[in-house]
Amino acid sequence: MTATSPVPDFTALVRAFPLAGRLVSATPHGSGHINDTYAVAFEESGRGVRYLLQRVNPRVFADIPALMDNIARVTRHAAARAAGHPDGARRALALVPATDGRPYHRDPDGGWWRCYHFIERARSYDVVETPAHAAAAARAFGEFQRLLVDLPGTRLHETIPGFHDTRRRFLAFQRSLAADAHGRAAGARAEIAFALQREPLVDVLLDLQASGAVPERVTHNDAKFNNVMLDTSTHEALCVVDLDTVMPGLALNDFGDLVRSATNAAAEDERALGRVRARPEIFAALAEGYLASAGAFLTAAEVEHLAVSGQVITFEQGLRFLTDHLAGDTYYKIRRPGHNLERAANQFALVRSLEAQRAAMESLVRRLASLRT
Ligand code: ADP
Ligand code: GN1
Ligand code: MG
Repeated sequence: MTATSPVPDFTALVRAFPLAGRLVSATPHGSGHINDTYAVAFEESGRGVRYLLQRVNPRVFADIPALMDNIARVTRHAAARAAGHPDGARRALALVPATDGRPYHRDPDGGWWRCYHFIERARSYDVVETPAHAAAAARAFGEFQRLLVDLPGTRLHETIPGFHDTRRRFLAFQRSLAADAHGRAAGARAEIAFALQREPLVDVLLDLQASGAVPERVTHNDAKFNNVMLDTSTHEALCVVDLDTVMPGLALNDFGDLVRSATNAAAEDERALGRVRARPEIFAALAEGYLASAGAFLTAAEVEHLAVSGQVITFEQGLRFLTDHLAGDTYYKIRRPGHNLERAANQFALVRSLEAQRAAMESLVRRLASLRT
């Protein structure tokens, strides 16, 4: 829960959604940095049913009705596609609309709540444990992009404008550094120096987009490894979750975020930087899994830049954590003072490791791509 969020009144909240049975428990769930997520358990005639209740973060998302409109459209489309599958209910995130028919409920404090069916016998991981997990997750994000190719209707709302505009992220970093509103710059010299030195990275994907070499698509934009649910016994990827930023974007932003979040041998906030490194076998599994589902629609330029996309998005993420640290920790949830600075240092260490392996990663992608043609 965020520092300023009131404690939820679950008894009242669950009445706002058509949930049958007796409320048994409501417990915080997952390790997301943005929303407040709870698993709520019900019992009806001796049978247990769970739902996922989420309070959407209004400091991060300016127009929650527009965001929920995106999610309602995308989940409807995904459900139609999963309908024929024997395990279809676990293969698409499904909203439970509020009793009044809207896709969200507002509590008396103005909080924005939504409810999803709980995906059972599945879990997400913060750190990849096996190459098979990485391949399954990458395949799932590729399938999700493929699913969205024929999403009916108008362009989706941009829930956070300029979300992966890395140049804009760099400008925000420069502004927070110039202001140094909390006097933290002196304690972040090494990270600031790294950020300034790697500035050329920020335009790599933007230039490809501006020149028309890579197209705009509908993408997930938060393709972090812990946003995919893996079956606890088969380890198959069931579906991707956390759809708040599904909107127009670049396929390379998603793949880059997978590289960032999955190749790291350590957690995103590991302080012992010696443990932070990009694992080549996990990169190989990601590339293989992603090409298996997305290879058919990706352009040659997209495939050619899969390796570098990891560097760009990891750098962007480091910039975002550093900016939030300098600005006083207003965006990401933190669990200790200096947490965002530690995360930034971690991401920058990962950038170095990815840089050192760039040539090898590029030749691996070329090899995999040539096997497919
Ligand atoms: P945040 O935006 O804060 O990251 P998420 O939507 O990613 O929130 O949810 C947090 C975690 O909850 C996810 O990493 C995942 O493990 C779990 N989760 C999300 N949706 C579901 C669901 N429908 N069923 C079961 N677990 C879920
Ligand atoms: C946030 O919500 P979560 O934890 O899945 C963030 C992502 C970052 C990620 C870093 C809306 O993702 O963009 O990459 O933290 N989501 C938003 O771990 O900003
Ligand atoms: Mg998440």
